[in-house]
Amino acid sequence: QIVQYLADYRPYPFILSETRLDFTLVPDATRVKAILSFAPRDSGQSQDLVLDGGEEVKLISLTIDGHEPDPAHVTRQDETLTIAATALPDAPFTVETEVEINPMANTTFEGLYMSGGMFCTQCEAQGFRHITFYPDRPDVMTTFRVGIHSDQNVLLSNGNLIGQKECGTEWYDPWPKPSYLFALVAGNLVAISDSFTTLSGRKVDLNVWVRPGDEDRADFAMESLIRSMKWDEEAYGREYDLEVFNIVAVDDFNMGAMENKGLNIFNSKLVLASPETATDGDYERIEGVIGHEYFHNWTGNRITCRDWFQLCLKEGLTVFRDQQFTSDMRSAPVKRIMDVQTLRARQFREDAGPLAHPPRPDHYEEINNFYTATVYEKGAEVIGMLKRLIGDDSYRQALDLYFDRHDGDAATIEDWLNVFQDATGRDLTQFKHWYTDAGTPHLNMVEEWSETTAGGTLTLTFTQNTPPTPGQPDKPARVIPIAVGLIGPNGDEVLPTQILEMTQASQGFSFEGLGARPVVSALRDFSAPVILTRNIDDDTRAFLLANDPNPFARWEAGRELAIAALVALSQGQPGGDSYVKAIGQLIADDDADPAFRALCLNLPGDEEIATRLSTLGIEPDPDAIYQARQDLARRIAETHQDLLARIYDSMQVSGAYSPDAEPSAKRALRIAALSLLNRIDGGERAEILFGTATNMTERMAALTCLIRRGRGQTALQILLEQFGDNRLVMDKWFSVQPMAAPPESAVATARELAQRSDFDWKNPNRYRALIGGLSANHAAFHARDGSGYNFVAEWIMKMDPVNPQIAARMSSVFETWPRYDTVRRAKALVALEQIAAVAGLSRNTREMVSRMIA
Ligand code: B3K
Ligand code: ZN
Repeated sequence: QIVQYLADYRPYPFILSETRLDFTLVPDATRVKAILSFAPRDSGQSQDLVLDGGEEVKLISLTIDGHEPDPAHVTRQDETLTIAATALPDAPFTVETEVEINPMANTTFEGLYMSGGMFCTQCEAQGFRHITFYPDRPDVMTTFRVGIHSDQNVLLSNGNLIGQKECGTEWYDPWPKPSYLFALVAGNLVAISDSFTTLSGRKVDLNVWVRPGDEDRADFAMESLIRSMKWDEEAYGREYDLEVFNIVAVDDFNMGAMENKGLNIFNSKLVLASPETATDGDYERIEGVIGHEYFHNWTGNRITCRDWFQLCLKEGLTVFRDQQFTSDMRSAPVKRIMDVQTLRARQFREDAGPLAHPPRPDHYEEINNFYTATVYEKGAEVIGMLKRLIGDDSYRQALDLYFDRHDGDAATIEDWLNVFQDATGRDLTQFKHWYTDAGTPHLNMVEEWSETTAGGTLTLTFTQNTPPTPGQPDKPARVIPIAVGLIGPNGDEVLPTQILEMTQASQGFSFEGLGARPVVSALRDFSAPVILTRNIDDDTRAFLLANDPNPFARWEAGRELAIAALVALSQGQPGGDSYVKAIGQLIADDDADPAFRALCLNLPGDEEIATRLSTLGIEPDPDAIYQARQDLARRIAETHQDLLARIYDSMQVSGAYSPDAEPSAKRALRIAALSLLNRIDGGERAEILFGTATNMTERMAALTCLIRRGRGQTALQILLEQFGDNRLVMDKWFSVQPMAAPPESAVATARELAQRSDFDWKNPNRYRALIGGLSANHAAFHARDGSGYNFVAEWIMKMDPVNPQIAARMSSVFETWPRYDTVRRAKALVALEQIAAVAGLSRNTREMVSRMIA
């Protein structure tokens, strides 16, 4: 069966009470013995035992309760091994298998594979079936006892270490878990170690394992882990539950990191950092992802998902938790603004195109294609809305009930919503549409003002409408929490933030007894993931940018001014005066948070402008957008030259580097000023900064500016000489070139880079750096001659047989193709059809491409 449906869910007919595994690790011939203790779920059920197992898994032996079954009762077909019911007792029984696998030949980085000479695993979502035969589904949970034999010096698995001999260790994980949380690592590794004492006084050993030579770049990861453990105790009352917590950094990893129980495995770029090699952004991401994986211990591991349709149960909640963590560690408004930027750039874009799906999809072909911005980021937004609707205290009570009621369960979105219903007495039937319906609601606001002797009344009428998405033509009205505040003409707030709860397709809310007509600050903190439209002029936006006490709404007002200007300019109309003026006032305000000022100063990217144009029903022209953005940036630089120069000089941070929020904020503002000044100083400041900066944040910023000015060669050469053997720095080196190159030369640059011997394309980070770097250059990827599409398509086809997950993920850069002009659409379609025509294309990429050309 190709398509999997939520409606087809059935519990597994057997209970698995224990899993014992024994690994003898050999790069090209690893042996795995498994002892699985089953019992029928219902007596007298007479069901076949179906185990999952990849076609490449070589079965060496199989016994049931110690006896070899009659071969006629055992069937291997596709990715399963079936033992007929007749061969099974109607009582508990043990299945013992031995298999052989070849980790060295595994280029998919799923299952057991090798990276830089070490063995490691990635099992989510369905990688465990490439290690041995097993009921590889999240609702089958049990304890694991794991023996590892290998000549590598560090041998790790989940849980606690219970035995250690020469060439072998034994691990026991007392917490029942599904196979996707299994992990094993064997390598010549070194640790930086520390410990943490939990709320109830238990001491936990903490290790971050890295390759020898990398240990001086792992301290920040360790500090982040300790901060995460403490935060989860304080914010959610959640304690860690094993004697040890291990983190391992690996170079070849398909995604960011993985929350395996007690043994998190990380892409090395999310562990290793030093001021000379990592940027402020890298540090912030490391802290956030270390937190994210750690928080999964409760939201994902102790309470897991019943099936993969429920993925957002753990991912949406864990993203929400890591966002809260970062807000608490750094600046809450800045974090909110950055999260909304990401949401709009990735999720709104997904929701508006052929790959749109609800946070809880009801069918899929390949689950790995559903680790998306919708499941993660929108999944988190939905929880933010719930919290806003019920308030902070009720949220905490609901979460306590969730942990209490479902600890040890494989749960569903229905379970989650029931917890909130029971904790608050609220009916969440309508709210559930946020989980089951795709698409971003469009919300329009109309203001009406009337005055009587008793005072003025303001009525806000909201109308919602969600455009159709694949398979979902009609959308019922949703519950939308709309945070609103009112600001008087003198700039004082006359009504602090209120949450209006919209439940109808069209609904009015009135505010009476007002003195003078106020200005409405709507959708504060981005209280719902919707596209808000309203009839508002530039002066009112500038007023909000200057006066709104809600930092998000202030930023949003500035953003709207900028987008309006760019939309006009890209269509050859005049625009931008209000924005240029308003932004000058804002950045001159030395009392405002530098991070906030930096965010306001950064212009929306080409992609964001294209998205806005297409929301307005206009075909975006990538070249015109690029030009409009260049022109506006240049005007800002010319108008505010002195102010920007003053900011650039005064935001210099002296003393030892620290990745904390405050110095990072100053650097961010300084860099924002630099990138504008760079347009009129010929690259002079960037040149000096590149030569003098001692941290990677400023060096990368300077390098980007130099490439934009067409004078990056010397700096690129210097970086290559200095860091040629540092993979993570070289990834930056590979990505910045196609990304910052002028659109007309970017594809040629990318093609040249792809020829280099150090373009180790099978490494996911390196591949994403170059191919993803080019596709992030909007005008280059969407070049009218199709050269950008062709380059990316070639590399998707090349990657597909090697690593289908990475190829399929890359293919989503095409998801916006239907919104462009006929010439571009035709070229994109040819590229997609070429991919679709490849014989033996993976299920992963096939599903993505066919959804995009459907
Ligand atoms: N749960 C993993 C993602 C697994 C992706 C599988 N294709 C990391 C995370 O979300 O924390
Ligand atoms: Zn996660």
